[in-house]
Amino acid sequence: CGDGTQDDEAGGAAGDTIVLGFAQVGAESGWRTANTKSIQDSAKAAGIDLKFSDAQQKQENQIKNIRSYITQKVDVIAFSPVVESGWEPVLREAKEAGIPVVLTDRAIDSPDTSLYVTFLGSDFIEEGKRAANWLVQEYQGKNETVNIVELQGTTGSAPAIDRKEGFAQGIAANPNFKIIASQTGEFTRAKGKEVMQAFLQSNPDIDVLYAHNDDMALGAIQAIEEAGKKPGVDIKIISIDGVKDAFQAMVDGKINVVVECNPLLGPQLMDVVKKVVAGETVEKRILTEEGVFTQDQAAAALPNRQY
Ligand code: GZL
Repeated sequence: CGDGTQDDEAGGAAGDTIVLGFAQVGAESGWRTANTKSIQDSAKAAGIDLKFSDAQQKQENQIKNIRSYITQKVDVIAFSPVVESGWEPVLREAKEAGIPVVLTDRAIDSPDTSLYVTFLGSDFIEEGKRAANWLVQEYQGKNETVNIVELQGTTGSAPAIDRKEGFAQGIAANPNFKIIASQTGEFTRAKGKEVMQAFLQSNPDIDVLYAHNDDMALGAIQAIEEAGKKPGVDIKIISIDGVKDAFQAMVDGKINVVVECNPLLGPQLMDVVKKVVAGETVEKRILTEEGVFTQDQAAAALPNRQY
């Protein structure tokens, strides 16, 4: 009510504990589980009071959760937008309520960049290009047609849109590379397996699977083996994220290359939250550091993987 009395603030009894409302996408993948743990552990370590919600991958739930943080008058709202569009109304409400918003992991397509303080996350187009680059190297000097099937992430999500775009850009120069089928596997193992089964039934000679995340690749491996083919050999597999199970699959020769997408954004997020509350400026785009891992590097890297 703006009279400045203590009980109007959401910042806890003493008024100096920062309250962060985080609206998470869901729990669809190993990557998401690690991302959630990083945020929860980092909030605790930073002495930040975290209000956390899981939207089960539904935008209407995320919007509802953000609205509830506005009502609670939290100090900062952060979220990973499940899809790129449809956020202006609720983010305008946050702006009118004077609550700063931080985007993590995924971006939104709104041209109004005043609706958020910063976007902290990976460059998904670069990840798609890195996936394509491995394929270009793998088929260097060969002149055969390469039939590729693609398991896309959640329809309308920034990672699905940009990983598809980056990969297409990366293979464009070589006409031998043909994407013969491309469909969403919703970032989950179950759907990834189901769609790969359909790909295998309608395409007898698949050479490569490009999966937008490890969980779909791991589901597809089950479908490939049930079809009597050898994943990583008969059908080469390129995946993105870098969860432990994908590294194990590389050790087992079933995935050929993993493009890392770092979920451990918690510490950076808490630093940003503290800066925002302190009124310090924060750069509009904060990029996460990540690499590429091939089969020959997997065994050595696996023990050190944190997620
Ligand atoms: C990428 C993240 C994606 C992961 C998937 O930053 O949004 O969502 O690649 C997760 O595993 O489901």
